[in-house]
Amino acid sequence: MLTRVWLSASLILSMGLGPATAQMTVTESFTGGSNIGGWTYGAPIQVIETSGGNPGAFLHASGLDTFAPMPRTAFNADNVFHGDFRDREVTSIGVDLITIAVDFSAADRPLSIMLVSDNNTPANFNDDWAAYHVGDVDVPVPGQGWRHFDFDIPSQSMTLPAGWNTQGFGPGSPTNPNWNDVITDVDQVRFFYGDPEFFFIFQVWNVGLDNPSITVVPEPTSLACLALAGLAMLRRRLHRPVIRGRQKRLSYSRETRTNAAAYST
Ligand SMILES: [Ca+2]
Ligand SMILES: [Ca+2]
Ligand SMILES: [Ca+2]
Repeated sequence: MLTRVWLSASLILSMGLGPATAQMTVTESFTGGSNIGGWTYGAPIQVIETSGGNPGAFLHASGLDTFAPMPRTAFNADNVFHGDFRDREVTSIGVDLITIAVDFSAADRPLSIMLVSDNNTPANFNDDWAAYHVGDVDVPVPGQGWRHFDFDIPSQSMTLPAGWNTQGFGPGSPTNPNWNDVITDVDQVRFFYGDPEFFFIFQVWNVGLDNPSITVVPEPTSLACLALAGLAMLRRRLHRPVIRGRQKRLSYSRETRTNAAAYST
């Protein structure tokens, strides 16, 4: 099923074959109105624009009255941005953001990433919590255009990684949340405009998001399938030059045969 998702038209799939590990990145470009992760700002006005993105289509939210925009995936949905990050060997998550307008200021807000756990009670939001990391790159301010963010996800760490913290969302959230519980069962990926522990004033935001991506180390079998699919695509693209090359070789060998025949007589 995931293979079908990865090969759908609007998703960009890139593979890098390094000497040690193969990595594969799935990127949602929003082309054709696609939104695999169910990404949302929860804004009153929200559309997938067909242009103005980085490039092309992007998720555009306006009239968003909040202390901090929090673009996020559809909670608990079954998609490529969720699940057992350790098993899937997730290595990084990326996103491109633009701030089109804001009432006062978007300055001095490092973008944070939050991996949310439903604490195994999907119907009860009072015990949800997140492991989060405050990045070192600020969200863009109006006029700055698109800005790219990349977060390392230490999915193989057996303890809360250095630079990561946890935050409870309700009175029932665990007092000592376990990193292993969330990294093996991520129910939502959320970006937070700033440090989630800080207080901010409410402002009305006009913002956009493009190219949310997740990079994993795929299993050798799925990598082989994708490599074959990639080869098939490459072969189709190279169809004509390959045929021309073959024809050239064929005519050359025919010529050689003719010459050989001429010499033998
Ligand atoms: Ca796009
Ligand atoms: Ca819950
Ligand atoms: Ca869960």
